[in-house]
Amino acid sequence: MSDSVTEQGIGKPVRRKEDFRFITGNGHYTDDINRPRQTHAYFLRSPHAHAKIRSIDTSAASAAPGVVAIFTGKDIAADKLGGLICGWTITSKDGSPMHVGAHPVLALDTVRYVGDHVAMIIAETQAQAKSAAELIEVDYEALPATVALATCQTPAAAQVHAEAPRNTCFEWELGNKAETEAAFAKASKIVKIDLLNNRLIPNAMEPRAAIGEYDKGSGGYTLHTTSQNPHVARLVLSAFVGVAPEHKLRVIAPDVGGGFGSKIFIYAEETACVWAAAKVGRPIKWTAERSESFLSDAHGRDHMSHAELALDANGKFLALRVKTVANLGAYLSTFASATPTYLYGTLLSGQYDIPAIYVEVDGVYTHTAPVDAYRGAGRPEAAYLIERIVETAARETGVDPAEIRRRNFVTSFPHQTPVIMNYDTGNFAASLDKAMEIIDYKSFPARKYEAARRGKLRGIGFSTYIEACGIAPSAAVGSLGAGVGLWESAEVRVNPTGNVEVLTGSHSHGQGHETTFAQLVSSRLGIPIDQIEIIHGDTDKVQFGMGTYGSRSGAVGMSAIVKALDKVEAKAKKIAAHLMEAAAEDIAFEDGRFTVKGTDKSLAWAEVSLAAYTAHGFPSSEIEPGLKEGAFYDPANFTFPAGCHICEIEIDPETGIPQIVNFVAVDDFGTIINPMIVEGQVHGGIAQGVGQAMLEHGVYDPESGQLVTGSYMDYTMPRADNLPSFNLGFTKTECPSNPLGMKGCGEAGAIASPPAIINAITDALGVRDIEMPATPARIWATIQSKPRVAAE
Ligand code: MCN
Repeated sequence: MSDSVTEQGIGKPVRRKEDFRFITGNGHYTDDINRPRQTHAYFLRSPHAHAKIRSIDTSAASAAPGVVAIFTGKDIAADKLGGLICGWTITSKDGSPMHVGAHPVLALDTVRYVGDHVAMIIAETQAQAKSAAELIEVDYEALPATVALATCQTPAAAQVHAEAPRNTCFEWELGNKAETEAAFAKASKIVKIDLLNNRLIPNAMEPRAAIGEYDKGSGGYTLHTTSQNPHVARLVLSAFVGVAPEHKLRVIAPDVGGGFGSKIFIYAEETACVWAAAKVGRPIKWTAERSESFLSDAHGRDHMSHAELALDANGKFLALRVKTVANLGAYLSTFASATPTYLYGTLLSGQYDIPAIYVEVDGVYTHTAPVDAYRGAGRPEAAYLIERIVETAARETGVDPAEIRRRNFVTSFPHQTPVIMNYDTGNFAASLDKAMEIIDYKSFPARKYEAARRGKLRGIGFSTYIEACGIAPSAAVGSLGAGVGLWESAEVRVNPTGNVEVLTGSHSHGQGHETTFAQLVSSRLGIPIDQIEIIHGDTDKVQFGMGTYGSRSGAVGMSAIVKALDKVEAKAKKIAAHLMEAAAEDIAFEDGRFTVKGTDKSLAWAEVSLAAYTAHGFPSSEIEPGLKEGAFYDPANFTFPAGCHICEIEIDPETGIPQIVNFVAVDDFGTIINPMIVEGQVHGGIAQGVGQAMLEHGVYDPESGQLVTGSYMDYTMPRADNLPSFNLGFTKTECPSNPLGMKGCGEAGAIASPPAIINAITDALGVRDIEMPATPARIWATIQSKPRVAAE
């Protein structure tokens, strides 16, 4: 094999192929695309958190310059279009199905959050559409709004949907209540904790955008949109909303500038654009302004939890019980119900052998933007809860935080937790040991002492996390309420000249698939990555795919490619055998050459590729011409990335300003395809975790329901000076349920880091709790009030 190929295969830190076009301004994002005769849409949004719409008068706006059409909810209803759906059904503990309030594309008679969609204005230019929107007269009857999680289920709270009494969508449970109660009755120590997991607002660099088109000649629709899963968007828009039949709708997600979960969902704007394109007979383009993103992209997290951990006299965990109220916002977004249930409750065992767990989750409606999956989706909430309560248990029992974890680690695999997940493999102590070594835990007291001499408060915090990636197998998720299967597809097309096109159902929007997927193909076929094209994001090219989320593209998407490559190799061997007059079983394929075992007869990859298409003399009953194979891969289990993050922090007691002085992350992602990309993923995830722990908070005014943090003036994103230079390390246990032994890496940083940071801050301050985000103001106020850690 040539050096270039050896340096590009699995395990090599290859630079991202796609970055050339991104950093030279040659990317093709939705907003870069312009269609002939294109119009522009603007959405008039509700200024109220809750109001009845008495009437909408569009007459003045319709006469405004450049206006092409104006649509309201009534127009959509008149066309018998369905509403937006939630694709995961949750059953409450009393056996009743979740209570779903209707989610019209444009509001009908009620608006339910500030930013809810009231009318769509289509004009020749975006500025004209926006100006005309100001002329629309909406007669609202403002109503009281429900915002606070603590009171939203009380009889006095304003109802978000008539279908959901007490604003409760579902009351879900998981685990064994009786066994958990029995274990608590025997406990020598019970540790209790109350936590808020702060609401986050995703901030992808590229705001959401869409262009809807209709071709009168063919009756076909095309939607360019910022989606992480274009096939799922097409399925929902055709089968549920009824915009167009599936075979007449093409959805293209071109280059997408980050999603972090927020672009999984099917939103009102793209739905309205593609529907209205047929009405006006012209393409319609919409690009969100940043303040629209704040108001109407699905938000993340927002949990209120009470948890109790039962321990025996030796500090061994006996049982965990948890009650969580999870905010769903005003409407159920596409996967909103799955995030605080099956993506959360199932991870509450953490890395620990906890014999009994019982968790209850109430999913509640409030007059706020919909809440759905955001990087980590449910698993950061679980890791935060378990790692905060374990740390508190360590402090209250006087056991070292590393030791209490080690004492309770799962050490033999497979391990069945009491909350569905079956951990397949792992070595939790190895990650803990390595992280402690890198951070030099032994010398921490000396560093704390030295910091104190400089007048600084120094603290250290652990997070030994586990998460479930892949979001599969289909049979399992189906039995838990998912409306879709979560396999992945791939097609490998070998061209006559030997270069290769791989079509994948995964979608890359920052994760570097064009590089890592090509590295896999390069390793298998022995050709350089510049001869391999990874094609994704277009429903007319890729037959079907489930898209990218849940850190599934490596473990599931690449496994589908492996399956397709196996078939390609098998067929290519048959062709090589025919050409070299040998039996297929006698052909070896290595480093891009087919050899007849035990002879010097061999053929290069490109020779066999060409022969596949010339097909001269093929025995027609045995070998078909061509070299193209497809595969669907449905994994047998989730993958379980796990590791240990340790944060060391210094706080200036005069100002409350915290500074992360060291952050060590040791992760086990199984086989790593590209260490440079994986490190980038971990860096990005930790940066988002730092944001959640120290800076970001989506805040609504509790009375008016106005979004207080609706711009970068009020919502603090992490910046370079908030972040340290991360110290990364890796351990490796190969995932047994996929052919590459890979575990997902895309969310780990966001899942693991917040508890490590908060554990470090509370350690530095000598307090039991501090809420996220631990801003300088909050830290300073805590220092002033100084409640000390109290042994129970
Ligand atoms: N990889 C690897 N070795 C492994 C695991 C992964 O080399 N053992 C590589 C993969 O081949 C892929 C990348 O790392 O190129 C991430 O793979 P994976 O962990 O499978 O995650 P996905 O590709 O499925 O990406 C989804 C994940 C999620 S869920 C969110 S949210 C997120 C994230 O990725 N959103 C992102 N990272 C993001 N990065 C960017 N830049 N933008 C986003 O929106």
